[in-house]
Order: sequence, then structure tokens, then C-alpha cells
Amino acid sequence: MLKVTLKDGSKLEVNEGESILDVAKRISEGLARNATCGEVDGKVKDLRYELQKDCNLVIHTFQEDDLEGKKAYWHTTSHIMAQAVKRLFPDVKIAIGPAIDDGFYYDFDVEKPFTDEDKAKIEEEMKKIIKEDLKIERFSLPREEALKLMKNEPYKVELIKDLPEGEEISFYKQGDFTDLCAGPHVMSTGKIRTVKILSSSGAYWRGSEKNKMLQRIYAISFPKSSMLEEHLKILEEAKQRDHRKIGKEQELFMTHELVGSGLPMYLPNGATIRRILERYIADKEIALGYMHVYTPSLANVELYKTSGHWDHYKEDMFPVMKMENEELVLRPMNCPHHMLIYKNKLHSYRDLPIRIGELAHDFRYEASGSVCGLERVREMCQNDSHIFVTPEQIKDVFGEVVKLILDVYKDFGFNDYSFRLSLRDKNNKEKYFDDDKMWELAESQLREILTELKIPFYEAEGEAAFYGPKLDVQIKTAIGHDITISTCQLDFLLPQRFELEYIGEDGKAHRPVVIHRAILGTFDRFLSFLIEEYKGAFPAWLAPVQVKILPITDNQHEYSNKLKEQFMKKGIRVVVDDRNEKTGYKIREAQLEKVPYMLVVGSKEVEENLVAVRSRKDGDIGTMKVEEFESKILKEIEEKK
Ligand code: TSB
Ligand code: ZN
Repeated sequence: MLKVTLKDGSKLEVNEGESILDVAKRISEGLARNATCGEVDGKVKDLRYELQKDCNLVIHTFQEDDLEGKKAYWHTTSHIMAQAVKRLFPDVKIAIGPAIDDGFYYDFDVEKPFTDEDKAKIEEEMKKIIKEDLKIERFSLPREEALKLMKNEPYKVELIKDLPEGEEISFYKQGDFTDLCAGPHVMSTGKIRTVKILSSSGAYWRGSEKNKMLQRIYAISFPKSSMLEEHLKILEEAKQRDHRKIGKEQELFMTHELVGSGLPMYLPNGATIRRILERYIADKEIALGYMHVYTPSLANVELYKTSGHWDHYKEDMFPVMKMENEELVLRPMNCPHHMLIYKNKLHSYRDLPIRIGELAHDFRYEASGSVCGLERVREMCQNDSHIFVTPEQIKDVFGEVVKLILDVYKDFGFNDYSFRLSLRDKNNKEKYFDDDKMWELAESQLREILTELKIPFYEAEGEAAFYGPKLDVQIKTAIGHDITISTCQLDFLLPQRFELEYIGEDGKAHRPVVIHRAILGTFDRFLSFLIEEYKGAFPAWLAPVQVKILPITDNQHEYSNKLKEQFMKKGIRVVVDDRNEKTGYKIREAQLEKVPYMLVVGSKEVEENLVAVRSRKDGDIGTMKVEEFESKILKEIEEKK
């Protein structure tokens, strides 16, 4: 008999050779019915896996907080998709089809992209395969036989050839379809209840632009149709919130293929919000002792050879421009310029911390498949600063930056974010500066500081900057991207590369430490986040148009324009809708544009110097004196309500 320890600590005695499914049956029929895969001593396994020794066992099912359980289910559905495609389009070559965090995809090599009609047919065929309830079997083969079996599938052949010597080459077979796969999979195709194809797009084989473009179909499946309905509702809401959709509707920004991918242009409305953000953060920083500078976006490539960007960040940079006998590059970061500004003067320990700030443009060669509206661009403007500190000041200054982040988030009313401690990947010598001692010191110091500051955080390897570890603030976008907004980074490297010094209390030269930080991150990404957070309904202090005056007839045009001038002098952003349209229509339109206040003026309002106020949020809030409305909105703007 074997001893099996379950997740809740309870123990079961089972026979040697019993499968995970058998164990599930011992626990309950319900569990056996809902189980999708198992985990034996931390390794994910099929339900058909036979236990050979004492172990810890987790049985996964399809439920909310069980990603492993859902992935086995979705992965099986991806095989069903490939089978359906092969039945309908026998010439199509199949590539890979993994489960992802919200469903799965499969990549196909096809002549022409799938049409909507094709996709509907594929979905129908998938439903047929589910009905057929085909038994799913696992087997493995030696390399030569595996290659023979897959000889008509060139992508599978490539994958098999890449498998290291000695690794098991396993396959899953269901009816007329067999796929190279490590698993796990549920027991039969009939376990899947509802399936829905969601979208399709081009995707390069192995993610590289050098390879052939394949067609990727995204889909999802659920054990209950109500779950699918709920999911589709959430997707629809996310689509409505997508900053690219709202950005177009509200004329915030545009893109044009003549300008290029990842290079959005701010329209007047978006530019207004950006200007407010720029002034807001610059004023706040200057009040905290930051010194703002302007530095050029171009520099000699030698600058980046000195900093280390050339060795560790070149892949993300645009190529060199040769001019006469100079080699210039567009900068991807501003740190090197700021290092030189520090170095321009001799500093004493009494001057530190020195906070150099800049709203600075950077250029990064983001892959064409990854650029996204304002969220991921190729030219961006950072709310950047480099703070030069003594080693003793690191903790206080880090705390000061975290406090600033929290203050700013409070002004914007953000609650839904998490802190990530981003560490290097020790094995990636190309991406990270190679100095184990320096990294160990920086990472352990940062971890200590965060613990002391009582900041709840999670750790992620391979997310650090090439020069040091970071504290990143992560958020989830409407369409599910996990992205960084604010960042605060600890760097012992650049001060060394630029030979920075300050004179210590002892009269000797010492090396400062640099803290890189961006509070709003970039104005581009921050605005994309704001649009989605507010679903386009910006609070009054940020709204591109704060007040819309709606005269009922031509007779109120003069009064409306007079009000407009009066408000503009106070800095209120106001427009008059003097079109010859019904008032109800104008109100509805202003409401759709998400203007915070509408002022309806008729003859009574003109006579008594009044305005009838409608707020976006509360509807009609009554008639009031012009001055009363003016102080109300000015107060709201001031308080960033
Ligand atoms: C903070 N040298 C540091 C700086 O001193 C730096 O460049 N850090 S960074 O690489 O993390 O970038 C700062 C911020 O820019 C990120 O936190 C993120 O919010 C934003 N960002 C990065 N790449 C992009 C991009 N392609 N499009 C829009 N914003 C971006
Ligand atoms: Zn920097």
C-alpha cells in the first residue's frame, strides 16, 4: 500500500499502480467527475497517471482559483480545435496550442487567414468532436519513431528535434487525431461542455519576425454554459473600456500608418489631459526639492557604451545613425544624461540627496506585435528622475518615493494595483550586468527596505533593469495585460560606470548610489490607464471639456458666449453648443461625451443671470447663480474630486 497525503493534510492508503482518477473516485464521485488533472509532489500529471510511491497529491478541477485545473481543460479543448481544423482543412499544418490564463489558442500554417465563416465551421466541428466523446490516450515513442509519426507536420518535426536527448517524447491521441504533447489532458473529449471561438490574429512561428506568420485562433471553453455567458459579458465590458476604443470616440489620440506603428499622436482633448498631468507632477516634484532639467533625445553612441546600455539594452534601441564622423542614437532612457549633469559639479555629502527630474522623451524598439495604443509605444515621455544619495540615505529616499507614489494614486483614486519586487535572472548574462556581489547586495537591500516599510509585495525573477532591481507597481489593463506604471529602482552600477563621486564628512571621495524612479511611468501609458480606470468619465480636474453650455434658442447665444469668456478667464475649459438642435439631443450628446457639467440656459436664466446645472453623475441639480456654479466647479477642480 502507498501513503498519499492530500492538500488538506489528510492521508489515504491506496494500492500501488492506482491512477489519480482512482484516488479521486475513492474521495468522491463528484470529485472524480470534475477532476481535470493532478499534481504529484509538485509535478502536474494526467488523471491517468499511476502512482508508484508515497506522495503528496493535489487533484485539480475547473474552478475559479484553480488555474492548473482550468489549463488542463483548456489544453484539451485546444487539441479538439486542431482536430477540427485538420478534419475541415487537411492541408493545414499545425504548430502549437497551449492553454493561457484565459482560455487557449492554436497556431496554424494556412494559405489565407481564416474567415468568420471558417471559424464558425471550426466551432461546429469542435462541438461534434465533443459529442463523439472520444477517449484520449497517452503514449510515448523513441525519437526516430516520433519523427516518422509526425513526418507530415514540419512544425512538430522541428519541436521534436529541439527536445533534449533523454527527454520523453509523448503524444496524445483522440480518434483520428494525434498531437505531440506533454499534457496533461482530461480523459475524453466529452468532458468539455461549451466552447467558443473568440478571435484570430497573425502570430509568428516561435514569436520571431524572422519566421513565417501563422494564424492563431483564440478560444475558451467551460463546464457550464452560464460560465461562458458570464465570461462573454466580462469580455464585452472590457472591450467597452479599452483605451483604444475610448481614445477614438473622445478624440484623445490617433494613429496613422504613415507615421508608423507605436507612434500615436495626441489630439487636442488628449493633449489637454497630458498637459494637466505634466504640470501636476512637475509642480508636485519641484515642491519636494526635485530640480527639473531639459536634455536632448539624441546622443553619441559612446554615451551608451559608457553606461552599459549598449551591451545590455541594444536590442531595445533604434539603430545607429552615422553622420560625418559621429554615430548618434535615439535614447532609450535618460539616466546617462542625468549622470553627466551630476558630474558637471563637485558635490559634498551635505548636498545629497540630489534629485534631477525631467519629462523626457525616450525611444524603444518595441516589437510590432506588442505595441498597443498609448500603453506600449515606441516614442514615450517619462516622468523621470534620478536621485543621487549616500548609501545611508537609500532607505529614507526609497520611503519618500513610495510615499509620493501613494499620494499620487490617492489623487487619482486608484486602489487596484500591486507591488512587484523585480529581480534579475541569474542565468541571463546578456540582459543583466554580470556582478553577482553587486546584485546580491542590491536585491537583499531592496527586499529589506520593502519589508521595513511594510509594503506587501511579490517577487518576479527576470524583470529587473540591467543595472539593478526594481520595485514596480503593476496593474491589469482592460484586455488583461499586466503592466508597470510606477517604478523605483536601486542602482550601484551607473555611478561606477560614470565614476561619480561626492566628498564625504571625512574629506575623502565616495561613490553615491542612484535611485531611478518614474511616478506616472510615462505620460503615454499613464493616460491609457486613466482612460480605462475612469471608463472615459474623467473627473472635472482632468476632463478635456469641463463645462458645456447649451443655449435653448438663438436668443441665448450672446449670454452663453459671455459666460464662456468669463469661465475661460478663470481657467475653466468650456464650450458652447450653439447648434440648431433640440436641447434634449444636445444633453444626450454631452452625456455620451462624458462632460462633467452641462449648463442649460433659456430666457429666464438670461434675465436673472442664472444657469440650470446638469451633472454627468447626478443629472439635474437645479438652477443657481453663475457665481455659485463657478465656485462649485473651481472647488471641485482644486480638490481633484
Ligand atoms: C525610471 N531608467 C529608468 C527610469 O529612470 C527607466 O527607464 N525605467 S523603465 O524602463 O522601467 O521605464 C520607466 C517606465 O516607463 C516604466 O515603468 C513604464 O511605466 C514606462 N514604459 C516602459 N516602456 C514603455 C513603452 N514602450 N510605452 C509606454 N510606457 C513605457
Ligand atoms: Zn534611469
